[in-house]
Amino acid sequence: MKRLLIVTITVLSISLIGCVQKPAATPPAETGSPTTTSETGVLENAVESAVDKTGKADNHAGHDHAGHDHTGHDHADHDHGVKSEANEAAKVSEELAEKVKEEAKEETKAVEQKVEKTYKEINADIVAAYKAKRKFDANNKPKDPIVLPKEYVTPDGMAVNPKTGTLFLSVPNFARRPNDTGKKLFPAVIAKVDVEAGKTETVLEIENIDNIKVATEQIGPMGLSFGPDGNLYVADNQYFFDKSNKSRILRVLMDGDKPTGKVEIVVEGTKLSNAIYWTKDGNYLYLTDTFFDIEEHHGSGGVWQFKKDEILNAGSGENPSIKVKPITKGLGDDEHLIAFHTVKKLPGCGNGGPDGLTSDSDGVIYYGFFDTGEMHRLVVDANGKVVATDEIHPACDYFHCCDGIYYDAGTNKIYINDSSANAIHAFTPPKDTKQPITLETVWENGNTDGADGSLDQPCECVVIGKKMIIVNFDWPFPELLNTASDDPSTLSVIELQ
Ligand SMILES: [Ca+2]
Ligand SMILES: [Ca+2]
Ligand SMILES: [Ca+2]
Repeated sequence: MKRLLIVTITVLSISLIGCVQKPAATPPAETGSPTTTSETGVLENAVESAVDKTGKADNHAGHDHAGHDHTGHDHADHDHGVKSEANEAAKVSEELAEKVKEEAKEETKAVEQKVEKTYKEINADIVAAYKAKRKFDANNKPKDPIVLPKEYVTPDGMAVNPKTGTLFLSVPNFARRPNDTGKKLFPAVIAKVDVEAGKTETVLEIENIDNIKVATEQIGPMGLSFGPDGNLYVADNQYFFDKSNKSRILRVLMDGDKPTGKVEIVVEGTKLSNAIYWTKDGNYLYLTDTFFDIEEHHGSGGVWQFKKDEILNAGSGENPSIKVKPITKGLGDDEHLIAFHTVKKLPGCGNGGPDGLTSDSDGVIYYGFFDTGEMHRLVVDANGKVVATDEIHPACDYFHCCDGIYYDAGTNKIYINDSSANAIHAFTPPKDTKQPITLETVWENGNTDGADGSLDQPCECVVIGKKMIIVNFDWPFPELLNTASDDPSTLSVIELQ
């Protein structure tokens, strides 16, 4: 997502410099008003004031540039008279023109810096508004993190093997490349986590499995989920290497907790494979796709659904993998796509769509958007057909970033990893799927390197007993509190009250 976000910021900067367009204001909230002291009002005021600040920077930029135009023009007006002075005048004129050009360059740089500052101010105001809404119990402070090996710079997904209770971790290692491009410093791996001992062990160097190699020569294992066949299904996100529908679902063949060394390609042609989720009954596999990159939308993405019967043998032996069609319009482009969304354009927010995905004990599917925190609920019937769908959290309301989400049956709660704010939020899924949800915050902290166990860009979590294990992705971009991919790489641990 990082590169697209940078593009978004560049576009925002260009529009500010060119006095063409201001960032869109937040859409009208369903409750509250900007003049009330309601929670919605607080956020709206913050956004309005941020947009107002943007407007000021905007005018300032325009004025400065106009000044330069006059300087050049005035000099030209005086350039006339005696022929013998003409050469000298021309020379002076050239020098002046050069000077003006240099000044203009400096000025542009200064304006760009101002715009950058304004952008940060937008975020600061929005963050302050969120913080005013959220309270949490100090006893939930994460401590005693599981410190990961130095070569696990970007961990991402987790899954517990339902047959053995062992926790597995995916480590795509996207971070710390020069300019975040080119070959990764460390290979992508699948690891086993011993939660009690606080130790990890690489069980598969998935980067170097020959038969799954692609033109990008890199693998991006993100979401993990165990299938009814006991194998580990992996969302392979190729988007950070190649944006042309090269992402996949892979099957790591397992013998209990031990990968056999064989990996198969199950699904091909997704855009950004992110979260993957086998339903508890083992009948369906779901996958979120975060970017479809459809030109007319600020952002777009969706949810894929695959039936057990078609997927369990796909890519195995002589069976071909499932090749999904590119999504260029929306639902109907491919039969496996069951949800399609565009992403609202809001100040301080990027364009990442569906990311975290899970289901509750009744099989209701929940998912949320990375860059706005918009969340949705899907009710599917016994045949996997969507029979009801609704938005349960509007964009940029209680929070504005939904990375991985996880349903814990013990506490009957869905936990949300808010990558942007270094926070974990939660809600109890209502039995009546027409009822709204009530959000709470488990914990949030400021920018950190993670050494003291604090959240350092949380992206996924699981709950084992009363212990919540949280993966810190720690690959920042400008909209997040996290400012640096830094050692140590950690899994945070919260003892739930
Ligand atoms: Ca994710
Ligand atoms: Ca760190
Ligand atoms: Ca960090």
